[in-house]
Amino acid sequence: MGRTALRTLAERVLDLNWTGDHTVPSRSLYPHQWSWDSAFVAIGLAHAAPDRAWRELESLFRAQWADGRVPHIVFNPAVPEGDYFPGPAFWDGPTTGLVQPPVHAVAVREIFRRTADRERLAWFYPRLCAQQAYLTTRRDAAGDGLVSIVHPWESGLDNSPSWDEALARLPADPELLRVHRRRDIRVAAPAHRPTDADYARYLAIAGAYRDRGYHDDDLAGRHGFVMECPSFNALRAAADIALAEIAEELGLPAAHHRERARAIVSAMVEHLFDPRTGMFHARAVPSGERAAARCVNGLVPLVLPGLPEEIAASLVEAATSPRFGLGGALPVTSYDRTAADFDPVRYWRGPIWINMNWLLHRGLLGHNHPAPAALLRDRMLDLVGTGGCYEYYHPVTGAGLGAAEFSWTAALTLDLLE
Ligand code: 9YW
Repeated sequence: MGRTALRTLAERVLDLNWTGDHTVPSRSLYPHQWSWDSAFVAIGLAHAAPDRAWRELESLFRAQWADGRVPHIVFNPAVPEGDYFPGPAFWDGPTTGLVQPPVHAVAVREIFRRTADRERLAWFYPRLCAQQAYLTTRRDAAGDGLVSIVHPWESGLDNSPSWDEALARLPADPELLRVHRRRDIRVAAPAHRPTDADYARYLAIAGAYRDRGYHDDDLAGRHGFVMECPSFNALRAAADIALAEIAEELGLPAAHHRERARAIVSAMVEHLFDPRTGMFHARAVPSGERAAARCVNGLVPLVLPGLPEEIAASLVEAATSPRFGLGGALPVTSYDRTAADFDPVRYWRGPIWINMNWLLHRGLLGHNHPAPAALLRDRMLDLVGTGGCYEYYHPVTGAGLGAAEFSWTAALTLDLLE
């Protein structure tokens, strides 16, 4: 498909999924508003429909909690409870109490670059600071300067092998799935989705957090799943860099943002980088054990401009190895292709995701690797141009998998086409 046709296709997908004040990730699978999806969508809309890009994030931030957290899903009250599980009845409120990676400050900076709307920038700045403050003060469960996630869903990489060891220590109560029926496997192929055992654990962890009123006190002592995720923390540092630029634009002090970004990067290098694998790994709290699996979240810290150059070089090397295939016929996989349990169709355990590759593309550009960045961009555009805007893609055939007409794939395609 030619580039003009691709742009038209991507814009059509975003139009189709626009509800009037936000964009659903997919009409069939995800009928509400997801936090990091909205940030990626806004980055694409900044090119095609900048006013809608602002509105996308404004609607999300209107649902921000008083403690600063930006919820991972904002439920649309007009959508019947049966259309998504677990919906508002499970979470006991109009939003979930979980969060997702904070890509929003980067998105706001991108929209501002294209609109120069200082009034809207000023509306967002304190809200984005409150989001960062929540993560910094309430979610540093290990006290080491890194944010912990309290559920695999918070990483955005639900069933990534990064969480296998931690989840295996928790019981998978099949009773939970008898009480709550999964909807996802009625609208998508079960082999492409997390397993029932995964879901039973997801519900148990979410239910435990909900039953404590979504409090973050003593997470390390009281909560069953507490993990430091490398991509979540990298995106949080990237948010501070974006916030520094936003603050400067507004004539406000910016040094504290840059300082915190530096501190996050050094804590990540100290605690999450493994020189033996040459990449970052998730880490359990309080045990401090690093997950053995090599997953794409361990490459995403390449987005950080402040990463020491030898670490950036080792990430590029790991990404280029046969484990991830950067520079090959297709973009980078979500999991190590050579791992015994690599699964080409199961969600975050093998398939190719455009948002992860878009982040790597930015990282390659930021660390001065223009040729592999250009190749990766072409591979992404070829994949979407051939298969359409799918949720994820088969790592051998390139076939589209999961939801068709998926919003962030369309949005990031628009950004890559610029
Ligand atoms: C779910 C919406 C979300 C994404 C996540 C992805 C998936 C499943 O879909 O989560 O039911 O929340 O893993 O990153 O935000 O696209």
